[in-house]
Amino acid sequence: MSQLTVAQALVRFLSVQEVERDGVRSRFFAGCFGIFGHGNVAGLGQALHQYRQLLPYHPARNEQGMVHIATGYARQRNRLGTFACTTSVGPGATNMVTGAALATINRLPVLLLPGDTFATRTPHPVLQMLEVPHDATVSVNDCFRPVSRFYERVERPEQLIPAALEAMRVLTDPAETGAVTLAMPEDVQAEAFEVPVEFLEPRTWTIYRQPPAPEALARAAEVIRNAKRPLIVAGGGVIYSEATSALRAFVEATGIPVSETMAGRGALVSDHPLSLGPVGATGGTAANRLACDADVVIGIGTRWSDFTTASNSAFQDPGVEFVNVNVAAFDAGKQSALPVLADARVALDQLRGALAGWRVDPEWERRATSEAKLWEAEVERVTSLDGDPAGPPTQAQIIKEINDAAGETGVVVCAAGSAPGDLHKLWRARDPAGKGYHVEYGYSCMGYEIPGGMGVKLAAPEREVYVLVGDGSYLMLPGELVTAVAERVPIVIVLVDNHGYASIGALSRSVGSGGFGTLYRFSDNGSVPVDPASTDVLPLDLAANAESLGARVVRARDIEELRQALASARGADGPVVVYIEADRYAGVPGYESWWDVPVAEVSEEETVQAARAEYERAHTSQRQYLG
Ligand SMILES: Cc1ncc(C[n+]2csc(CCOP(=O)(O)OP(=O)(O)O)c2C)c(N)n1
Ligand SMILES: [Mg+2]
Repeated sequence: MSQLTVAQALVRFLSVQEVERDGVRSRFFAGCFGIFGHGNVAGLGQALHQYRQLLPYHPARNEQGMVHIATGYARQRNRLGTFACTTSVGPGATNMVTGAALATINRLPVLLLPGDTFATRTPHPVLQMLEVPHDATVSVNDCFRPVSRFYERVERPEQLIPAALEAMRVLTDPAETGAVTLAMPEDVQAEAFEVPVEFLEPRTWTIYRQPPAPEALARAAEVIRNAKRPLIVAGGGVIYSEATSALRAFVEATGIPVSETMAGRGALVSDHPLSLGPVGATGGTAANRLACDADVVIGIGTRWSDFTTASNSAFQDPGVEFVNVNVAAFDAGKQSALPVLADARVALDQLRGALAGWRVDPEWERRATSEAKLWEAEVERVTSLDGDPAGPPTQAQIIKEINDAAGETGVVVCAAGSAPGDLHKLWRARDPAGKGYHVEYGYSCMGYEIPGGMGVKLAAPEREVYVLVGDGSYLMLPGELVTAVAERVPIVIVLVDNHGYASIGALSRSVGSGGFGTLYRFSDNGSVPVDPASTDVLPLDLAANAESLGARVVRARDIEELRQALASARGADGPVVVYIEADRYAGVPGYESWWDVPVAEVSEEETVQAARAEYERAHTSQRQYLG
């Protein structure tokens, strides 16, 4: 037993947690990010200072941003590591709620340690405290409950022990992982107790690869064997479970083509003959055409978001059946699928064994390989199309440059705006491990890009990291650029300025509202009619803004200058921002797909009436997959 404060015991505990998979062991917490206030400076702040050799501490600029850093890190590490994040009480704590939601939705582990008000309640109400007259146990930290996979408020010192162990169990369980929140009342953090030595000793959390139930595997093999037109939808689970080689072996043995979700993009390298690329609302012709006709769809490690299913319109075969390989029963059960509850790698290897000697109908395989070639040609066409000769380059051209600069080992990071859809369509995935494409599209959270990219680089210092961020996303959370400067994290940030929300502008036009409210412009009070096509823009200089935050900035005026800037950014000792304007209206088209965004049923505006008619027509393709 040793006398430690709760905060000291927690920091010591976190510093010795290890995770093991396939016999490889590594430290689970790379460190702790934080912003101090009265709710954590004396408790956790003191402990982090005392044990700074054991658990490195890094100050952040915005609590949301630091959770994104932890999430980016966790994703790049295939969920085998993360950071802890400590905040004060009140606003610092609730600033993490968005980050928590993002981590949980993307099934990525982060440990959140928001400060909380006094367990003793004696000095209440304290600064920044929410008072709930009818319930003294409620604090703002209750906002974390719906966005956490495990939540505990540590109100007595002894409670730390079961809370910390449970937190680790959830963080390291691939089926349950997400944000874990231990709310830490400020008085309890500083309180001392007798800590059992066992609690402070190194502890290894082994992630076993769950094999499928033999009956489930046999049934899945039977369904696939009887399929005429099977299609794989590869999700993030393939990559997190390090199953990309197993996927490739399965595909080569069976001839079943592969389409990819946002998180699963790159599960099979793009130049593989059976790689159809992106599927769904932001999908390409190859995957979407085969999805339309597939009779058996094998989802592997996917949570079937509306972007993947094109709002449940992608799969049109009347008898289409789903087989879902997933570690989480919740996801395995979706689409009325035959659930195969298992680790992706084990399941793929066993399925390959069970299907030995069987191969897909050669006609279907031929169709897949020829559609894959057509799609590759379309990507080539779109990325080399010149935009307006007098105007800035297109985003498609910018993406091609980043793709070339990234090569086989670089990573592109993105989250919101028009870039994720364009990347999903146009990126040529080259890393066999599937780690070159990091688009956060579970929460698609503006502001994720810079901190997320920083987390990626901290997890994989040997890789070049290219953050693609729009002007709107940049303005949401530019402060984390300062953190990247302070921590000397050499990421390349391509800041694409199209003077507003181009993606939502296009969406607004498609629903008949003419791009209303999506340009950066002087605001009107609603009394003056505004020309939505007007291009007058605010006098912003985002490059100067980035420079003022300490980043090296290169202004690129065209594709040639972008290429040079990307080359010159290599080997920098901190973040480099490459600022480039892009053509706001030269969007990448959709490819035989749809996304359900409800249009006003009645309106005086003709554009809305037309959009509604189109919506009702498209809506008929939506289905309920009832098995
Ligand atoms: C935090 C947050 N708020 C709002 C949205 C809705 N939204 C999605 S994209 C977008 C505009 C993004 O603008 P920008 O980064 O400039 O990219 P662009 O659309 O111009 O490509 C908005 C407002 C979001 N995804 N995240
Ligand atoms: Mg923009």
